[in-house]
Amino acid sequence: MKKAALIMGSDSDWDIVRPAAETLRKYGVPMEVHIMSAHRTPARAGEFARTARENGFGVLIAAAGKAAHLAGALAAHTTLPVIGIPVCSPPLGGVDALLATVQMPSGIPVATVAIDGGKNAALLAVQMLAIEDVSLAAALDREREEMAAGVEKKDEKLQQELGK
Ligand code: RP5
Repeated sequence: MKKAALIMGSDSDWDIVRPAAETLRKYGVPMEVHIMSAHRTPARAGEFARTARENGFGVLIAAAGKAAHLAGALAAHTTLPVIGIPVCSPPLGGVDALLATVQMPSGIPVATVAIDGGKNAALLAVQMLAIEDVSLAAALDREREEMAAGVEKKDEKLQQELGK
């Protein structure tokens, strides 16, 4: 299976990135997790993206806050899919990072998830890798079934509480 790269702009992003790492681990996706910055370590970030395909990666996830150029900067150096996680930080609450991540110029896409959407970023990466991996696709199907069953159970409980 191809690896997923989980890159964050700062160690202060780890709380948001951790659920992504846990989700990738749950699905048995091999991963590397690194701190790299579009602004503080631009050469290292560019080199990582440039060599990602030959190093066995299938997808890159990038989390950054404030003027969040990390996902876009990585995407500039690879044609692997790049998923961006805008990270919430003061004083603008993550809207700054959301706009910086999502508003990519035509030609260099970044698949942007919600502010602090670490889990969904990982699930999207798993779905991409599952295109070529039937057992991963089956695991995703099972998870969806469990999720649906959980919602139905909550609805039953609610109906009981309402006396119906
Ligand atoms: C961004 O600036 C990082 O991704 C982080 O979200 C934010 C603040 O970084 P620190 O000042 O906490 O290192 O580059």
